Amino acid sequence: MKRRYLILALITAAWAIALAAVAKNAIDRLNVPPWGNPMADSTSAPLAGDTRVGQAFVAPMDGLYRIEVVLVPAPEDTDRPLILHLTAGPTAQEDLYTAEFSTTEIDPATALGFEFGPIRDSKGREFFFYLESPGTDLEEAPSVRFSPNSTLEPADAYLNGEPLAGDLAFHSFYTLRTRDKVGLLLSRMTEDRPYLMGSEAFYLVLAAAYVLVLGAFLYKLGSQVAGEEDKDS
Ligand SMILES: [Ca+2]
Repeated sequence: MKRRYLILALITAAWAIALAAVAKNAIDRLNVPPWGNPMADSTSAPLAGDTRVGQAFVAPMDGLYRIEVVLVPAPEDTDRPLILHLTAGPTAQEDLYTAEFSTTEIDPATALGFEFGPIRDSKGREFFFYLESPGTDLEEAPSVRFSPNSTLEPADAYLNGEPLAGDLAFHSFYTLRTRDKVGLLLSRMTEDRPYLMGSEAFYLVLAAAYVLVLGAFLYKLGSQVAGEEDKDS
């Protein structure tokens, strides 16, 4: 009798491990595509003197950790500081993150990327980044790729603190922890579904009911196996 219980326990364990592996694989494969404006048909004002070119946006996801922006190098290859500021909105006083580059790092073929510690609660929050190159003259100034026709929302390009029509050519990147991915999976499953099918609780109850029914089935099977053992002996 003990041996049959053992076999049953092993089958149950193998099934549970297989199910967990399938679930983990589905969750791990979830990732969030970068969000931003790929259009770059125009250029911003030159980043010279006091000029500040920026972009405000509301993060669509948690885990904001990287921003890429496309720049146009200066006509002359001069080495000037290029400073990027990330703040909590166009009127925020303090930087959340500051990075300094050299204008010589600007490559017209590749976006300039900057990374910071993931902002776990970024979803729905407004962010603003702006670039400046103080001390640079007009003729040696780089500029930022920009599209006046971009309709990305909620997002606005800024010039010296004033919003412009259109958006900079930029992308924001998001990284998710397992628990964030589970939340994302549930929200994708419930998106645009009617009634109960649109409720996250419905799927959690469904999963719990599944485990309960399966448990009851295995218990019943176990009892039956044990019963037959008793008859055998
Ligand atoms: Ca916009």
